[in-house]
Amino acid sequence: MTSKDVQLEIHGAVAVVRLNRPAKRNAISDGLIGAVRGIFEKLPDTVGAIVLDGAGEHFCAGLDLSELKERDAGAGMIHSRMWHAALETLQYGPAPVIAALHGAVVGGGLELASACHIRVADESTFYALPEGSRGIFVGGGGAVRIPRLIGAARMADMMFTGRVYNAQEGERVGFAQYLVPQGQAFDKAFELAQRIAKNAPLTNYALMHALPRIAEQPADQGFMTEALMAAIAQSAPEAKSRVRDFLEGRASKVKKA
Ligand code: 1HE
Repeated sequence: MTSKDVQLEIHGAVAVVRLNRPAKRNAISDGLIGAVRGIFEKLPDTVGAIVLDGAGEHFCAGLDLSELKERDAGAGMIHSRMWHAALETLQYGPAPVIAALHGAVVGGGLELASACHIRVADESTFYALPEGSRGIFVGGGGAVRIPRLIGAARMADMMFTGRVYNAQEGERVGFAQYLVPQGQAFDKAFELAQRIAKNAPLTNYALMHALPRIAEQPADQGFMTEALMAAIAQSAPEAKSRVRDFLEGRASKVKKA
C-alpha cells in the first residue's frame, strides 16, 4: 500500500504512516492526500493504533501550492470536500491516530494534524495558517477542528496577522498534548501508540466515535448518548475481565503523576 508520497510500515499492532515528500516539505498534493486516504481505508484489522509522521525536517507545509490552479467555485468546493472525506478516514477510521509533529505544521498540515486524536510535538515544531496571507481560506476542515483545539479567536488571529506559535506556545494553547525534546516526537508517539493498542477495542472506539459527538450534543442528549455508550462498553467480556483483574489484584493501580 506504500506509494511514492506516503509510506506504510506495520510493527505488530502499530501502523506507521509517513508523509514522504521531504524535498517539498511534505506539501499535500492531490496524489498525497489520495494516498493517505487509500492507506487508512485499507489498514489491516490487526492495527490498534497509528502513528502519523512526516519525513525530513518538517511535518507538513500544507497544500501543494503548485497545484492551486484557477478553479471555479464548484470545483473549489468539490476539492475542499475531497480533503474533508480524506481526513474523516483518519478521524473516524479504524484506530486512534497519534501525530508526531516537528518543524512546520502549517496550513493544510495543521488541518491534517488537527484530525488526529493525539499530537506529540518536539521543540522544533511551529504552527501557522499562512492561508490568511496567501489570500485564501482553510479548506481541509480547519475551520471546524482548529477552533475546537485553541478557540476561534486564536485561529482568527493566526489568519489575520500571520502569527506563528512556537512549540511551547502550541502546547500551552492546546495544539499538542505532549511536548518533547527535539527529535523525540516519533519515539514518544510510537510509545503512546503501543500503549493505546492494548486498550479494549471498544474503549478506543468509544473515544474516537462517541466522545467527539457527545461533546457536540446539547447536555441533555449528551448524557443519554453517554449512558448508552457506557452500557455497551461495560457489557463487553473484555471490560468484565479487566475489572475482575483489578479487583483480584492482577491489574496495575493508578500511580501518582
Ligand atoms: C512547497 C510548499 C507548498 C514548500 N507547496 N511547494 N503552505 C504555505 O504557505 C507554506 C509554504 N512553505 C513554507 O513556508 C516553507 O517552505 C516552510 C516553512 C514549510 C519550509 O521552509 P524551508 O526553508 O525548509 O523550505 P523551502 O526552501 O521553502 O522549500 C523547499 C521546497 O519545497 C521548495 O521547492 P524547490 O523546488 O524550490 O526546492 C518549495 O517551493 C517547496 N514547498 N512548501 C508547494 N506548500 C486544504 S486547503 C489548505 C490551504 C493551505 O495549506 S495554504 C498554506 C500553504
